[in-house]
Amino acid sequence: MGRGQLILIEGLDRSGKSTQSGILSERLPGGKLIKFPDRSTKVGSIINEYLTNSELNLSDQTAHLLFSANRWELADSIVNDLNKGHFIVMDRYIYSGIAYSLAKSRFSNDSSPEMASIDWLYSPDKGLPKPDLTIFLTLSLEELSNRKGWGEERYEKENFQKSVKNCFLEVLNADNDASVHIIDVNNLNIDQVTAKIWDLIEQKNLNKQTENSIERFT
Ligand code: DGP
Repeated sequence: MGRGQLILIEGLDRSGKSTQSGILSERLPGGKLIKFPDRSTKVGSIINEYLTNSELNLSDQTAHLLFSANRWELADSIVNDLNKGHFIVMDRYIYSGIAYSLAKSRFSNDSSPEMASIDWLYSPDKGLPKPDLTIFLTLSLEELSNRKGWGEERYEKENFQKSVKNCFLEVLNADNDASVHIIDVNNLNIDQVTAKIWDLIEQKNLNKQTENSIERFT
């Protein structure tokens, strides 16, 4: 028996990533949605506290490793569900992990060498299941500035988001990794973005089970 496919939707805050992940997970057979960070786990509850309470001070390295640990908390159940035939859509994953930490180090005056090193930032995620498809929803900086409603959480500041965008594009490796696709969502409504994503899924046969083994990040 084959397994389900693992699909990741990454994107900037306000790119429509969570909406699209939800729609896609309902459209795929036996679809399940996983949102990272998953704030319902033990590690996730510390992350939630970190994001919402500016008085909780954690070193940057600690925060980075917690986000990775949160992905590891779910790794076995992701693999088990795929092997049972479920299709899994993830809203954020390791690229958010690297891009936000890297952007943070570039924004800070006293960043450590670890936080500026993509190698260091990537290493705790090595071994995690690799998505069969990664989609990055991107916006122009102009459109990003126009989208209103930045919240109160730690990372939701406009200039910071611009830096996050550059970091994402740096770490996604879209030119060398055929499983990574960048979709520009400027001036597109929800249905138009949904259609673009679905076209890609069909074109790559990702709405059908596969016999391929699950890859891991190396
Ligand atoms: P969200 O629940 O998707 O709004 O994410 C909460 C915030 O945390 C958001 O500003 C992006 C940031 N974030 C998400 N994943 C990671 C991660 O793995 N590492 C870091 N440093 N930040 C992350």
